[in-house]
Amino acid sequence: MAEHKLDQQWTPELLQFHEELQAKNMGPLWASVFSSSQPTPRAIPYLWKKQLILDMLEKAKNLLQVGTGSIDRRAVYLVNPGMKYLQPHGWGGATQTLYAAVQALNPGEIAPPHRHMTSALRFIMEGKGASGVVNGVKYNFEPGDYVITPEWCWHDHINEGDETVLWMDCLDIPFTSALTSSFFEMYPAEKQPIDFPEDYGTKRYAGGMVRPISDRKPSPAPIGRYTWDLTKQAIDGQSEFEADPFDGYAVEYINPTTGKDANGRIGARMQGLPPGFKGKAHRHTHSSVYVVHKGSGYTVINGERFDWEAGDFFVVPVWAVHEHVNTSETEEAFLFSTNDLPIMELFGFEREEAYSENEGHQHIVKVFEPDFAEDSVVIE
Ligand code: GTQ
Repeated sequence: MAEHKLDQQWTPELLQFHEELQAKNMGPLWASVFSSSQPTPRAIPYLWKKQLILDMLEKAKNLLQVGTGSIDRRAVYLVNPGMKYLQPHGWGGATQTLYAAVQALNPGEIAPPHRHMTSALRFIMEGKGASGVVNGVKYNFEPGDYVITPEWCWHDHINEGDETVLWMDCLDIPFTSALTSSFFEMYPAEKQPIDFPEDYGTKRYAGGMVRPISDRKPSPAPIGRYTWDLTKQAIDGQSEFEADPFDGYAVEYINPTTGKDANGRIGARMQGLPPGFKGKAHRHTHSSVYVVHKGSGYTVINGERFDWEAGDFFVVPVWAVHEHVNTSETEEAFLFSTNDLPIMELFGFEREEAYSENEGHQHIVKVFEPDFAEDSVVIE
């Protein structure tokens, strides 16, 4: 890519003029990032260990109750260290468009119903007995399930079991905040009425490949919960064929009435990396937030190695070169990820490029040292 060649000198007079412009609430185009030859993301590649997030949720649990009259949701969100400048009002974000958090719901708790214009999705990490009600349909949560809450749908979460249930929340909060287009409303009762049979949307699509004839017309969210079993079957079905060189055996969650992403503004994928998989590197303009569902391995992002295991979160910012490796010779690894591909494509921003040097593999120049809580006990 060609860079601008500048002969212009940033003289003291010019710098003073820049300050004058600033004082008059104006700015010099010639000194802005507009002519940068490629994206210059503020978000940086980063990884949060599961243990650190759990330690923080444990503290939140000791300090806060969930329910009507108390807090709505016990969720700790991930702040990209490159975007801390947006705190506390800009919601930080794991990437420039995506908010990601881990939510914990204890036995007996009800996270009361509300709705908002940001769209939301959940990936169930561990624990059984919780469910979510979305516009009157109750969806049971099982580890590995993907659950959507499209914009402006009422939703509450209930834990009727005897274990704490943990899940990832992902919302397009930074994006909707940038457009200042967010509305939010509380439901006037502690719970929503359940108007449909349990797991209605999921059961109607139990076959996976066929759709009820009444759904020929597009519907915003015909399925609310995509079960781990069906997702795993789809990955297993691919696995006798050649893997994608970058992403292994990856599937994306779709709306079967439109063929587009299940959640209109946030893409979501599950990828299976076979034992010993060593993916090639590439980069693209969409950004992603990953949570490791199963297995262990590492991802090299812009030359830095991020080691991961189940429950860890990491981010791949815009245009960052990345490659995934499964370090186990016997176990498959599964990565769940969310992305802003739907909005990048909608506005014509999506670009992708394979890394061509060194047979498609980056040189590792740095190994990421994850953060742990000061008082956390690291369980080996
Ligand atoms: O569970 O409804 O992490 O509305 C952030 C906003 C979770 C939720 C979040 C939300 C929710």
